[in-house]
Amino acid sequence: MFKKILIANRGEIALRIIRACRELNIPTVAVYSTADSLSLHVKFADEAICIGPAESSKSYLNIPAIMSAAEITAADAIHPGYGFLAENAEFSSICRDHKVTFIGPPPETINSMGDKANAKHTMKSVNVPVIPGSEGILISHTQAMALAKEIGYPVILKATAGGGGKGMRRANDQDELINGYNMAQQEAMSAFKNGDLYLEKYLVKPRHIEVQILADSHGNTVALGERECSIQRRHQKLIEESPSSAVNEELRQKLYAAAIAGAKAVNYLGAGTIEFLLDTKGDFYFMEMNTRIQVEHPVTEMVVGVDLIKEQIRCHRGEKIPEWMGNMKLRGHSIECRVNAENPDKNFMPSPGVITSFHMPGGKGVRVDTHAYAGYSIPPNYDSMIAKIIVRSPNRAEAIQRMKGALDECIIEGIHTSIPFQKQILNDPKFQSGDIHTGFLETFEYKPGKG
Ligand code: MV4
Repeated sequence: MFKKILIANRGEIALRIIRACRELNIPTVAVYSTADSLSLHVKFADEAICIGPAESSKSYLNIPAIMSAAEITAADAIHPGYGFLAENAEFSSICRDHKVTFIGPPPETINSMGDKANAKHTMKSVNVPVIPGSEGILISHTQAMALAKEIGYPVILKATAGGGGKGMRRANDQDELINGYNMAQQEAMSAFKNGDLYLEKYLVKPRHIEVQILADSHGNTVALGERECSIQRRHQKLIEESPSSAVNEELRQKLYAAAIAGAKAVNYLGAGTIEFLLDTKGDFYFMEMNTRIQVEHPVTEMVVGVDLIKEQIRCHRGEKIPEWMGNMKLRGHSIECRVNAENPDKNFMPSPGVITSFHMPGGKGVRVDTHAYAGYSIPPNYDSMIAKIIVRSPNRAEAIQRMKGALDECIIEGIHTSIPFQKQILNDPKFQSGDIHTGFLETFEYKPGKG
């Protein structure tokens, strides 16, 4: 099974998937836009097909062009990576209709987890803890006000079609709730063509902790550690870790049980992530499920020693998850920094253009996932992430130290990057002591110009 895999993506993740396929002896097809003809995924795949112009909507999101490329090359599976079509139910459905394996969930699962109020309901039905709030979507301001009075302010309104922070409004009192209701509804309507909202108790200073799961088609679902993703700026993760300094073995087992119950409730297949919020009391609640391989998967790979993309592909081709993957010890501590082509001194303004010089760090426990090279030109059309620097050390303090050294060794000229910002976070005493939460960067004082 899988004579050839088409990779419906670009950048570092396309390269990452090519490497996994190579080790599994599966030939690959790269697809690319005219802006990416000099990209490494085009060079390293066994075949490459141009699918359209630079604009994403006409290339990496162009379903007919991608299906044609699969047909021409006789690819029998498509790996969507993350972003683009990874959580597009229509694409998953079209692949099924064309008898091409979509390396991701069926459209039904994508839709059911894509509707956040519905996902929450499903998790609650299998006793996964959920944040107190409305049962499903709200029907009126009046209902929202009554509910908020009952559970107590502050509350948060969320778009059921949202996720990742879009279409959210916090309300500290009744006036803010009425206002927020209208704003959030309008925002959700224009962003997702669905204005439905649900309400939750607002948690103060929670941590974002997610559990990596892997499920095969023989009824086995395993949890592979947690990731701490609280260091985010405007819902963009900048630093991720595994394990989380807030999770002890007892809590980990509870998170695992919840994540596995959640995945089983939707009959999950392949690689997925269950996101939780952990409050300051140590209670955790389901937030969202991501039905894809995630950007930050390498920190998990570093501490469990498993190639998640190879295992994901194996699950989709019908293989059994080996027994030993059942309850793995996490070895050491891993940290990832996302290197974005952005200028932290200018409010993280995108910084595309030619990379005139490029040197990446190395040494023990240092991994770099990147598609960039000296002379490469970063197109302005896509995500600004150009590299992921990942380290592993025996413990968190040493991992921070190793990451600082790795970032110091990075030489990237011609463009601006997020590295100076990340160096300052790594030097922050609160970060170093593990005193972090999802609001950490809102109050973090970055000093421009200082590496
Ligand atoms: C919350 C919350 C506090 N209380 N829900 C933001 C992304 C979306 N997936 C959910 N988010 C949040 N939901 C309740 N009831 C705080 C956030 C939140 C957040 C969550 C994870 C990571 C970063 C965040 C940054 C700001 C707010």
